[in-house]
Amino acid sequence: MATEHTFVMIKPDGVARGLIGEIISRFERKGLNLEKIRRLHIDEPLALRHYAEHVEKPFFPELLEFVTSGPVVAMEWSGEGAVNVCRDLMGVTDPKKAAAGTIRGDYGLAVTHNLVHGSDSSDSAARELGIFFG
Ligand code: D4T
Repeated sequence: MATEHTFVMIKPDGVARGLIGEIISRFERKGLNLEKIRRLHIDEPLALRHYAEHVEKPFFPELLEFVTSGPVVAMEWSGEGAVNVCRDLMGVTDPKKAAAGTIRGDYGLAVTHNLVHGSDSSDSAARELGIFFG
């Protein structure tokens, strides 16, 4: 399998709870390479770009308020099959259903406050890396 690049973001809850190091360690220990990292506060226009596919969803107002509520850590990771490897390390979207041993399974309870975001495909990764590091 080819080397892939993917976008991962530690959301405001992960930063506020002091979990940056813990979350980064999991990706590092898996063998992925941290290519880029940046701490920033997402404003509304940036949130609308990043979450364009969710703007019409009923949960979007809550998601917008949350993701703009505090600083996030945006990262580019690379490695073999990095897109799916990162998603597997994160666990499924709803932390209540995420397996123990995953980031969401170990540290989360609420679907909005689910600690991390990871691109769901190589196309999404290219789009999201362009938004945050372009
Ligand atoms: P992200 O995009 O944050 O990595 O999440 P997922 O890829 O795992 O999940 P998603 O695109 O379906 O959802 C995007 C984002 O919206 C939040 N959300 C989701 C929410 O607040 N309420 C909901 O009911 C759902 C389905 C969580 C992640």
